[in-house]
Amino acid sequence: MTRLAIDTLAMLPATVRRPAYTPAGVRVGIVHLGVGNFHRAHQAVAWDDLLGAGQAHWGVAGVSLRSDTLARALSPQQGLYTLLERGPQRVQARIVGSLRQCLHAPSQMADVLRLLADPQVQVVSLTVTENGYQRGANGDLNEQALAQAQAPADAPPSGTLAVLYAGLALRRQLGGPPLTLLSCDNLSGNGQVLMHQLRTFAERRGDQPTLSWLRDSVSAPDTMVDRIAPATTDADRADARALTGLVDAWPVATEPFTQWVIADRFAGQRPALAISPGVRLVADVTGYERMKLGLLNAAHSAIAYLGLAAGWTSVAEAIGHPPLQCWIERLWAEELVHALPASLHPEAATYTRELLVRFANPGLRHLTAQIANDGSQKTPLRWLPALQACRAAGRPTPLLSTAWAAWLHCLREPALAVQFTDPGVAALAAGWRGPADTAARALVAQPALFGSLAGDPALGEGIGRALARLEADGVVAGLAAH
Ligand code: CS2
Repeated sequence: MTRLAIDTLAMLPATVRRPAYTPAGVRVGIVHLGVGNFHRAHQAVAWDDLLGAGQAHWGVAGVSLRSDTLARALSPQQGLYTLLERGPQRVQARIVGSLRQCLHAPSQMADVLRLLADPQVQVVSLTVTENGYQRGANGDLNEQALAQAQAPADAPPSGTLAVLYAGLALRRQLGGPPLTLLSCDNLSGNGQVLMHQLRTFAERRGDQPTLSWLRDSVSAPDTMVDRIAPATTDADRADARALTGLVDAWPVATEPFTQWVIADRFAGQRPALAISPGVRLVADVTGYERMKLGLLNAAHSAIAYLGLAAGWTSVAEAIGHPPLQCWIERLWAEELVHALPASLHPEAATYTRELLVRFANPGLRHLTAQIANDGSQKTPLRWLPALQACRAAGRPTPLLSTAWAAWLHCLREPALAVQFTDPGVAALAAGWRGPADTAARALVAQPALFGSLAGDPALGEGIGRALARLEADGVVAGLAAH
């Protein structure tokens, strides 16, 4: 069977949307670090729209920071891939052509650094997950990043910050033009976090010239990104082949919904991204970001741990159970909403109604085990603001306690813990075995997880009670108890 490639685009059936431009004529204007499914389902599609509007200088060079699997899969396809938009009733295929190069940083470091310094590159975007920002408990560099900042100048950089720093230091030395960094990960104030980490890294290296250049010539606007993009399955490969008639080694499945809100502070050229459906350039992304992290992602993490514990493998399967759906609706309305300013509450009600439909999309197999990864990075961003707000207002938080209990249960139960990874918590989890109340107290003692509420006795008790109930009666009974 024929492989998807530039030469075989002409074989596509008329129903399949394909690049409305000549991919070979595209220039690279964006370097993207962490080129996984989310990037390919989200930002790469917006750049594809821009290329389709005749702006041929916004092609993407995608960089994998660790594995070369994507570069190997997409090279024979010259970077083309199939986007499967899965609605509840039907699936639509589109060929995306914006990914003009795929590089593997560890084996092509010189090329990656050259690209970061290339004057034609105007934007460097990132999807490196919460862990990729290498934050330690104090919000600065973690140990790994500190070690990388102290590595000899001629050692090849590794880790997001070291690679980005090395590329930007070279850009400055070569007199390169200003640059915009677009963090597209689910962190609050993601651009600010990125800039803070980069500056701290440069400081640790004692590189004053790069520090000044970062201040004067680089912007890192905050962004809010939203599109559900599960890991690719064999069923996705089969559907891509059936719909396009071509073999694609690594298609991406996603939902019809997409949203990308960007603070309008570009340091270099400003791409006309707003022509792409779902993209907005705004003065301030804070409201959008709080709503998305505090309602969508917060619910996702709760569904992930309760779902894993109950044996529900996907979000759609989990939300199909009325006790869970009902519990999630209450979690939103009674606890999570309080992390938002009152002015956003009416919008939150509409947003969560839409979320229920998105979560229930039977076309998407979004695994609870996938979302369960890296809870130590995710839960403080997703659950803690609501807990703090409820505490400040004297509101009880039994549902959030159950969410934390479900996470703790998944960490303590070996058969569940093997289904996801979390380097930030692996060492601690062993101390969380034993009676539920002791384990909950040990969890709550962590300032990295609970901030100023760390060690709070009432919180420890609440989570301990929820954990005991969950472990004695199971998830369904535990939810019903609310
Ligand atoms: C999910 C997100 O894996 C996770 O933690 O909550 O990837 C989520 O699907 C996206 O943020 C949706 O925009």
